Amino acid sequence: MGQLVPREAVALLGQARRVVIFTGAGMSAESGVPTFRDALTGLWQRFDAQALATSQAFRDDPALVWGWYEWRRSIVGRARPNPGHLAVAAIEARVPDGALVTQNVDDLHERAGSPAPVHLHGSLFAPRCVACAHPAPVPAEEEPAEGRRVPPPRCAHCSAPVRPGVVWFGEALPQEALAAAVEATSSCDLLLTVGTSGLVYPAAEIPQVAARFGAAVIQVNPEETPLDAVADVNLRGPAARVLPALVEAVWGGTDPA
Ligand code: BJW
Ligand code: ZN
Repeated sequence: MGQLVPREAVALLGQARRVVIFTGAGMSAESGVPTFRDALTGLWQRFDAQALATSQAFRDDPALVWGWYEWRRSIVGRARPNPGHLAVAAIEARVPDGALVTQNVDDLHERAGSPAPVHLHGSLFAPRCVACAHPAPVPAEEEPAEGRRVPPPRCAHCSAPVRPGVVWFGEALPQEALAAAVEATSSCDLLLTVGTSGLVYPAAEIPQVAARFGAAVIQVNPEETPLDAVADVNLRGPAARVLPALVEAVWGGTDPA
């Protein structure tokens, strides 16, 4: 554990009063949810995630894109929060103030007990009409159907196709979520960035904003990322091991405070 958590990280978290935790797909990797850049495994391998996560792809081939999201939703439905998610909820319960900002479209933070994660990129569980934006019911869960095209349901109000409630490339982030994230970030004294490649904007600016406003930045990631440059401490390892070790080192465990 000493190796996983240097003293500097323990001191920063132990003394922080306002902590923002900023998470990406690596947070859920050890729950068995592929990261965004690994999301096209198996039968999906011949596609490009960055091309599929666009409104153009949905217009061109709605059944292909809807099928990809249904497959991913079924994986998330079967996944369980990992010790990293539990550690995040434990940190939130222990620090005086803060926020959890996630780029993830899964619901594993909520299921781990985090009270109000801010979802910058939407959710797999909030489908809506592509035309009138009316919320649509989440379809009943089926067996994961890798590589299967699934025609999207139709809107009950206007019959247009229903789309996943996520933020695709070229789309604006939900205004309220982005404002809440920036507001929390610009007044925190510690930002913990976990499991993100730091490649996708404007979300990748969050750790940079924190640093610009004088907060310390701790990064948890097994790999180097562009965020290494803004991080005061880089904890190289999987979130499901590093975060529980960090909580243990600061407070002696992840049991409810
Ligand atoms: C582990 C681990 C373990 C593994 N433990 N870690 C400025 C500069 C350049 C480009 C742009 C710019 N501003 C905007 C753009 C364009 C674009 C963009 O950023 N492009 C870049 C690719 C260059 N951005 C946009 O288009 C955004 N919209 C926008 O700017 O709109 C402008 C506008 C304004 C007003 C009106 C209209 C428009 C929207 C971006 C939306 C991104 N959406 C996605 C898809 C969501 C749905 C889905 O999931 O399908 O969100 S893309 C994808 O990337 C997803 C993720 O949330 C996001 C970030 O990915 P993340 O989480 O970092 O995952 P990975 O896979 O990249 O990395 C995983 C990491 O985990 C790795 O580092 C591993 O090492 C690590 N890891 N195991 C810890 N066990
Ligand atoms: Zn509609």
